[in-house]
Amino acid sequence: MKQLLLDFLRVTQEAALAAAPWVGRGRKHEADAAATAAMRETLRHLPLDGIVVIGEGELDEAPMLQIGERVGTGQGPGLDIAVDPLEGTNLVAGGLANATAVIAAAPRGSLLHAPDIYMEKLAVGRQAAGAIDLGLPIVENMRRAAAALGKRIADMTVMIQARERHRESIEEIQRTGARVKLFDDGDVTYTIAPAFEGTGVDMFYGVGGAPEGVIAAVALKCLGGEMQARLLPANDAEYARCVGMGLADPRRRLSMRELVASDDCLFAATGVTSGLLLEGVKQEQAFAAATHSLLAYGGSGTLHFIRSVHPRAKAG
Ligand code: FBP
Repeated sequence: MKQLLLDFLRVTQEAALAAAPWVGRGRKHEADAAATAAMRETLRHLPLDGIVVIGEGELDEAPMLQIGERVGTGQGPGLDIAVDPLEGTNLVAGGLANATAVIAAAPRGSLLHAPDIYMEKLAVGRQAAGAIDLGLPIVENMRRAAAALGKRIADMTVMIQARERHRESIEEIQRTGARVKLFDDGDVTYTIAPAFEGTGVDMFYGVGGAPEGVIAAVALKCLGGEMQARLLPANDAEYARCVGMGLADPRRRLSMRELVASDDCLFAATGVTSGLLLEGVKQEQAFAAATHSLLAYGGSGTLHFIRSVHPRAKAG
């Protein structure tokens, strides 16, 4: 797996470079399609036998990188792959901060197989790992994380997506005297933010996409943090899809181990637009574009921030 790190880096770089020309042009589907096509084409040549367990749709729903699709040359390790070629499609369309191209991989059978439905997520960085329990109220989790971090609850900052469904949680958090930090879209970056001290974020909480949740869980595994989650099937059809993917009790709380069962996992992300952790794609000279990526491997816990210059690519 470790040997594949740079190959996976290239996958997110190509997706980000392909999405970049669409920044600010109001066309989120075109941006997503460009990123997906580039990611798929790059994956095709990698020396691995991959199955997309989380992707751009299910079976016949999407034309590319759908769940169940095989990627790679077929020669090499058997892997589960989770992809989000463009995380934050609206951000790209609106020319807003924090759009990324992301991918995660782990040995076959070790990533949670889940449909693209909502998931409740709670995440912390290394220092508070082991202190959280999604079965408890958010304020109790804040109290536990604050104790692990050696701070007062009022000094906590909780990242949460700006959505009406989070109104009550936001008010509960604020009633403790703590701060919330709201964001519009792109929750992979913000779920992993507590694992980076410089972000000032202590905890992530909220309901967002399940695919983004599994990808963020891989990143947190690499970074030594913790995430717990719960799938939220909205109706019988979604419930049945979860069961069909092997989840006997789809509404059960999922531990870090159930989200990612192996340390031999990797995470790669490349910025499309600049955000909390990464710079976006930038035109360097007339015919070169620069990318900024994050690459992490669970086996070593080593984290790489990588700036690359791509001579023939154009940033848009
Ligand atoms: P897309 O890139 O697919 O548009 O997802 C953006 C996102 O903000 C995710 O990061 C998040 O998990 C999800 O949307 C939240 O969904 P909703 O927009 O329905 O609240």
